[in-house]
Amino acid sequence: MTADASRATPGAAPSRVWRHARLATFQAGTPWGWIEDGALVTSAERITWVGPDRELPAALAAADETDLHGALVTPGLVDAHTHLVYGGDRAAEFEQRLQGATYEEIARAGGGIRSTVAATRAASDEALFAAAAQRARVLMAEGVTTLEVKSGYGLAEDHEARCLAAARRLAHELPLEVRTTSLAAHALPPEFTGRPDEYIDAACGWLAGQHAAGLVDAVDAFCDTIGFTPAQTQRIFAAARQLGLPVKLHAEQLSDQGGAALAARHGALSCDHLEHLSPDGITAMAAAGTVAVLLPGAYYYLRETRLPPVAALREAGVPMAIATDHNPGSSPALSLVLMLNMACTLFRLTPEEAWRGVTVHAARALGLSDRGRLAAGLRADFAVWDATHPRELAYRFGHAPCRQVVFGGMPRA
Ligand code: DI6
Ligand code: FE
Repeated sequence: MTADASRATPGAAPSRVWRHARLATFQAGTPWGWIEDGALVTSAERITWVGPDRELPAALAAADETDLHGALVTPGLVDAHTHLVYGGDRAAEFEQRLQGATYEEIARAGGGIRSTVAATRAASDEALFAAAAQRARVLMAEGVTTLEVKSGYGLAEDHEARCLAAARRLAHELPLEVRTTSLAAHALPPEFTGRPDEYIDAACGWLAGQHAAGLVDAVDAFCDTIGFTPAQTQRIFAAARQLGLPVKLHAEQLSDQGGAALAARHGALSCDHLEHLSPDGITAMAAAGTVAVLLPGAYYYLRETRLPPVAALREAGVPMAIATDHNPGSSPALSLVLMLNMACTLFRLTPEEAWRGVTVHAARALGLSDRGRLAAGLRADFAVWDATHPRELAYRFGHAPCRQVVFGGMPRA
């Protein structure tokens, strides 16, 4: 069951009017979808009216009203790529890297992802959930209302299921929508050393059970030299598509494996990372309508020097999303607002592109068309900021002045 279904009780949230806001609706056609003095009406969990305050229909103005006195309102933020559920941390590995070891060397020596797998397997269900909930709350405090969470640190049927269940539980216990992604093809677990094809067979076999248990919304893989080959990725995708599950891919992060084109051929919702993306990959993504999810936190933290081909993606009309990639090894970031600044400074996105990347395009990367903009009929998920324009949040860093978050029409406590 999705969080949507559990919360769609008519009348659960009353009708409310939010007046005198600076609205960044991200509706297409105008820069930022900007409305200088705007109003927004919600009923239950939906937005029912958005427009200039002076055009607010008199009948609507009578309902429960809040005057925002010119504060900025944006759609609730969507973090479209996280690995939020795991045990332990990798602070010691951070020190090793500062002493000269590379991320790949550590991974090949059995550290890296594998050390988090050991800590995840050793953690109780409750500990996994509590740690993930604590991280989710940090993201939520900066306006996040929808979060994607991948498995991929269990790497055994039961442990993968435990991680996906912890992710689902987040949406039941917090005012937050969670989309879960099965990422069993993240790394080779130790018990399958030297037998990656057998591991992929096993991982393909787990999907039907995860799907039947309602634990999974999409399927991902890590296609790279320290991950899985395109042929192995292809088998995971075939298993996913057979169950009707959409796919996405960690593609072209450390090398060009042709993963983006492979994913696009499977109608992928998104390809993520993409520092080594080729022109052919871009063409394939554009043709398939696949979103490019750029992850400046991982680029920064691994001190990559090769930039994702932002100008070419822009030129080809590929929608770009921005996410934290929160994970213990390559991006221990818990601020999606900080990623706005990093997307601009490191990747040269415009502030508006970065913002569309954490709202409308991020929603699209999750296959969601009912959020990421402020428009009648969409979910009433939005954030109120102590700012006058969203570019201010991309310009500063280390400061995200989120005053209030409304989730499904209900102000969060
Ligand atoms: N690419 C990444 O950057 C993360 N996973 C992946 O496939 C890193 C995960 C980790 O180091 O724990
Ligand atoms: Fe990732």
